[in-house]
Amino acid sequence: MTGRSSFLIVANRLPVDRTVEPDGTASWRRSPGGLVTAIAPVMQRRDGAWLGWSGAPDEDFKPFDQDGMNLIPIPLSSQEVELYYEGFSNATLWPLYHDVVAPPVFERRMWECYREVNERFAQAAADAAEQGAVVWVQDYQLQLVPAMLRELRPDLRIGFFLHIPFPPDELFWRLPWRKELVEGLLGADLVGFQRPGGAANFMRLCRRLLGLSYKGSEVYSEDRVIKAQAFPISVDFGELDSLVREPAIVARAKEIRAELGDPEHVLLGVDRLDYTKGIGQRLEAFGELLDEGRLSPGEAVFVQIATPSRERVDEYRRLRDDIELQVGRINGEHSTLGLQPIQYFHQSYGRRELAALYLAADVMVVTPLRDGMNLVAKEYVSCHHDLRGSLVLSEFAGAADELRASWLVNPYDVEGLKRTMLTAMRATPHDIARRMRTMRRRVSTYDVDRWASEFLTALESPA
Ligand code: GDG
Repeated sequence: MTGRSSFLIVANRLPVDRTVEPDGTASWRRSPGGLVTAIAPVMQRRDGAWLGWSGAPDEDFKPFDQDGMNLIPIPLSSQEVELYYEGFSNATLWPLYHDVVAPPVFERRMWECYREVNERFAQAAADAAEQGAVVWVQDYQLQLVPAMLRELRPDLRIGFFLHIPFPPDELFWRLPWRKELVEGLLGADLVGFQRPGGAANFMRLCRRLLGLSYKGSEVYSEDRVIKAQAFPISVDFGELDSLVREPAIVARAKEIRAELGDPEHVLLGVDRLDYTKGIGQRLEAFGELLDEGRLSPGEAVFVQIATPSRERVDEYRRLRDDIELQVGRINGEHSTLGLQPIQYFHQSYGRRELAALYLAADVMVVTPLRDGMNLVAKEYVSCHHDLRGSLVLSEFAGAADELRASWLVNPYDVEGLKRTMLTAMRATPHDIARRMRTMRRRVSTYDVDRWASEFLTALESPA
């Protein structure tokens, strides 16, 4: 069985990005992200392989090695990108699983393509896995893979982790392909969720849809036991904690504040430009505080980084227009020469600049309408060994379960949001430090390594 691996990650994307230099030479660069950091050591130890799409449509690359990981590219045509990725994954499942904050699209050809692409991933995993290997399938784009893979390779130990929320059954019920999707997940030995509520929703659905019984964290199918449990994902606390202690990052954070005009309060939002993130709600609250004179323009600056995302999906194009109109209006009304209360960036930043921004910010505003976890909240906490910095956090982010010491808000309640933002800005250093210390204790002990190892231990222990 040479060339096969005993540990496989199967994800929509490979953990690398292809970059092409002006002279035409192409190379792969490891994409930043907690998942890769957490899994890379396991991969290196176990001779692992990672299967996923390269991000380039209509390209078929050969498997290659990078940083001790064996990477196996799965090709996608432009049409598949449109139907499977932008379509069924991001225009059907994404909004449906996020409380239908945007209307989901139900189109048969998108579903058919999703099934075909899932089949390709399952076949590739079956070909790459050694006898008895552990296979860990990631996220909503690949929910059919566990059952397809089990059919091809019953000898494997299969885990699945859902990074986004799993919805209550009255929402899931709308899916014309609800049964196939649940049966797909039940092909796994362990199905992991961000929150206990997601696991409970899934188990109730197994009973209602398929008549299966469950107890504790076990679902009983005809001949197998499937475990469904919460494993809240986390960040690489140690890496961020040491990054923000580097003199260059400390200096950059100071410089950022100076460039912003040294306001009393720097507020920060960092999100993919996504309608689930509640960017409009937080800007509305900030704008009203300025309108009402409860904040003066020189007193506070709101830095909003909105990383470009899914730009070919209609709903995302509309969102970008809405947010940019809103920023323009607020700045139009409240700017003075050389001073804009909202600094908006539709750009992505390097990891180091992001760390400096986290360090520079007095108040981190994280207000998703629904979010599986939200790593930004945990990254902010990891960057504040100085115990300065307040986190305003939505009750609807998975991170709210662990970060109870933040200032929790309901992002739909604009008045509440305004009040909480002001309270967080005006809290005493003692209160801020006490909250930050509590949150750091949690994130430093339950970091991304712990998340990966708890999942894998549960997957490999007999049911
Ligand atoms: C999904 C779930 C769950 C953002 N802008 C830049 C940048 N980022 C990084 C952040 C953070 C990540 O992207 C975003 O993670 P989130 O968790 O906040 O959100 P999603 O992208 O929606 O992630 C979510 C997550 O999966 C993991 O399970 O928590 O609920 O929706 O790490 O720092 N990174 C860089 N430049 C940027 O401009 N380098």
